Amino acid sequence: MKDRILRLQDTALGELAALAGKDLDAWRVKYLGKKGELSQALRSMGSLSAEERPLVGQVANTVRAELEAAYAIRLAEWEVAKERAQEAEETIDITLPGRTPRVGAEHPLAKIIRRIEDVFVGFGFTVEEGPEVEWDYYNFEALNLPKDHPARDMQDTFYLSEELLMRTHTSPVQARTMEKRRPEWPIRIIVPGRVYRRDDDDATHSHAFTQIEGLVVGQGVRMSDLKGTLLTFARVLFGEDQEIRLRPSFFPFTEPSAEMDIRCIYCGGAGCSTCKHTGWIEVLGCGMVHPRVLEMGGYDPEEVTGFAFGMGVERIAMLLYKIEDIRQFYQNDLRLIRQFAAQAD
Ligand code: 2NL
Repeated sequence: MKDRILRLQDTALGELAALAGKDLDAWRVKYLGKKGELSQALRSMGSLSAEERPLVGQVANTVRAELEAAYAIRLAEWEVAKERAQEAEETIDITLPGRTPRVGAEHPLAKIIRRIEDVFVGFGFTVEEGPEVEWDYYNFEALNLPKDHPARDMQDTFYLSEELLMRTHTSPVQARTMEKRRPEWPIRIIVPGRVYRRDDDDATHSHAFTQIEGLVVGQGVRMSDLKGTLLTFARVLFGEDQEIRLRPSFFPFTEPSAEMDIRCIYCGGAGCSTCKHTGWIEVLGCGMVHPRVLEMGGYDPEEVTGFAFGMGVERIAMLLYKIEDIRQFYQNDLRLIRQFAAQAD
């Protein structure tokens, strides 16, 4: 009986050494299970004498313990080997050539906005932004454009309701800033953003375009401050010898008002098709803030004065980058964007 158990142990251990995976479990059932070979051997102990029985029982228990220990070790060995094999399979081949990452490029409009912001930030301005969906009050009323004012015709837009519209300029952000900061001054802000007009799209018009406006409010701000600021701006953007001229104009929110022209950057003033043989190119509108606009913003026009200006970003980008159709800015054609990716500012 005892020999039978010891032989069983030899056989079992011999088989176990080469097993892996599901075979391990089958081995456990075969030798250590309730109906396994060891249990069966013990069940036939009834035929043994009283002296032999405890001896054989002891041997059987030792063999069970050894088989269980051997099983645990083999199982652990197999699991480690399995993990190693997986890791070996996952090895990265570092001799493969790398994939060049695709680098994006700044949109030409974004580039121009950043350049213009940088110039004015250098003058001590801060950048402000505001909502594209705007109240009639901030877009028109607060800018001296009461309901039924004829100048509203030029700035017809998309209406969401009687009082809510798509802003026609970024001026409402300035109106909001005055309201928020009053009675504090000086105000020196630059406001970029998308604006909307009821317009038929063609090579030079778009129902949605990008504007940058600026506003300065403070004590003793004069027309010469406007002129000096805008001349310096033109020289940073277009070159240190750039000439400007101011032509009288009209805006409901400024008085006096002017258009600023720059000396044609293509022909130097000799006359070409871009400047329509005038030698000058219009780049922005400006003026001294209308006293009514200051009042609406909560300021006393007897105490402070201000100047403001506004420009179309597309127009400037078209000039600087020689882009001939405004619609090219909105078509997401990577060939356009890539052209200005590597170009130095
Ligand atoms: C243009 C002309 C202009 C302003 C915008 C302005 C804003 C406030 C007060 C007074 Cl809050 N003025 N903005 C002034 C003159 C001209 O824009 O041609 N824009 C594309």
